[in-house]
Amino acid sequence: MTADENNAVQVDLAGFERDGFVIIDDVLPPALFEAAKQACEEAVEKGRKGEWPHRRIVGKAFPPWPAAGPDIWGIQHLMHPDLGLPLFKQIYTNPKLLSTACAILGVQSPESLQLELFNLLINPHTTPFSLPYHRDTIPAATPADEEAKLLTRPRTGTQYNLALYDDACLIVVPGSHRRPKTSEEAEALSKDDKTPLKDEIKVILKPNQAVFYENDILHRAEYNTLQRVTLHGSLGMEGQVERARMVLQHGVDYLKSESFTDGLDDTGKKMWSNLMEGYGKSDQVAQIHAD
Ligand SMILES: O=C(O)CCC(=O)C(=O)O
Repeated sequence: MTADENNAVQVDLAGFERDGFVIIDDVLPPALFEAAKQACEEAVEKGRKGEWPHRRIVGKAFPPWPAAGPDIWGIQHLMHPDLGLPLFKQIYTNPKLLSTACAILGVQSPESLQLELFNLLINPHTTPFSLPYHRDTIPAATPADEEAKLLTRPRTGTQYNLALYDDACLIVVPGSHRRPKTSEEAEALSKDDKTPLKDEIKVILKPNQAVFYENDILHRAEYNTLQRVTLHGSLGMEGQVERARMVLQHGVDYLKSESFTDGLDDTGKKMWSNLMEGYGKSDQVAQIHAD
């Protein structure tokens, strides 16, 4: 991957289509990368102390999360004004992240993107945890013919994990974003939804590498207590009502206030208004996973 002076990124789109994910190197410029580590340290400390209430709680894989639990595996809503860390708006709108999303989504300009979620995935302190195999927008029990149909929907968004330290938590089945579960996979997962699947791989990220991946690829994750500090963002194409529905399952009312745009650059402001357009057209708040 190379980047020219305008931050345009050459993304291996053929690899992305084939595998359902692609790795991008050297995402943040060095000074921003260091500042990101500092901001994440503050966010993690607030989350661990319970001073920040929006956390992914160990024991529960999907939102909504309870107020408390044995440990945490994520910090939610990094751009929330009450967290007091406006640097996360600058990171979320980083030109290399946005131009990678543009390449994947086939849109000309970041101003055609929709601002979505920005969270942090971290290691639990004391309590190892793991996520079951899932597709983000298709419930596990969906019959294969329906699953096949849903997987042909046009791509309207993308998501990434940007590692600030070494990360080997995410496990994916390459190519599974384009096909329903095989009968062997369905049978194995019906007995144990964390069972190793044929051809699964661990996505290994070095600091400042990001993996962009299809959110409906078959994926799971394993969290031990080794340090993990990985930014987890999603971006949509403007005007996507279905994606507004997915964003809304995370309870992001703070995004609706005009004051949210303080500290965003012009591109970020446009991306925010694109999201508001989608909200305006969606009255559904859905919980996709039963858990
Ligand atoms: O921890 C990860 O890398 C994956 C998280 C995930 O699968 C999810 O949030 O749906």
